[in-house]
Amino acid sequence: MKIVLATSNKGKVREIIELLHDHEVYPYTDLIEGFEIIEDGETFKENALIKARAVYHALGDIDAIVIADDSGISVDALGGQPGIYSARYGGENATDKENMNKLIDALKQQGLDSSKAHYTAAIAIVTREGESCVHGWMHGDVSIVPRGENGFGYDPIFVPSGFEKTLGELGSEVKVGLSHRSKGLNLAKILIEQIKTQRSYTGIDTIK
Ligand code: ITT
Repeated sequence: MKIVLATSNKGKVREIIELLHDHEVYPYTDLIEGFEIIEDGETFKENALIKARAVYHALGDIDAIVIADDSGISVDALGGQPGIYSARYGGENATDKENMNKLIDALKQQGLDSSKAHYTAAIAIVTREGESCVHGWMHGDVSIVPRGENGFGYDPIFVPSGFEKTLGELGSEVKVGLSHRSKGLNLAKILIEQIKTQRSYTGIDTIK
């Protein structure tokens, strides 16, 4: 069963391929030319569906299960910011490092060295049967001192609940067991199994 990922974020692609290791998974840019998708939704769910739909339609005849991930970090001391704006917190084309530094500066401006925070991942699935969306969350704290090189995005400043180290220090084996993305994708796997079963009953169990 061919699963196509509607993302151009390499960190997400790496983690999703690891989590769906028992499936045939491709970033959409392996199949068609990459294109800009305007994420103008007001929630993680809306943006995940916008991305998954855009790629599903662009694939045309390639009848695939398309998965999109819209995610971000919400910091309590910043009133939930950057949230859905996490990828562009430091500016339209900001790098992961620029986004993280902006968050550190925002905490420092409030005289804080840490705050409660959580990651959210909305995982949208679009297939010829229709569309759905599930979520996963990971709670913890953000600190103003980046530590470790693992993961991506805000991971060097995020300490998951129950740990002393950041995700940058902890590494992928720990993150895969805890993350918002893992939790969302574990639910998405159930939906994928249901689609498979439904297709086997209707006799349409192959995907071009
Ligand atoms: P696509 O839209 O192409 O998937 P993107 O990077 O623009 O890529 P989002 O709009 O979903 O994706 O933004 C997510 C941002 O949230 C991402 O750029 C990171 O800065 C942050 N983020 C999400 N999940 C993360 C994680 O597991 N670890 C660290 N940062 C994460």
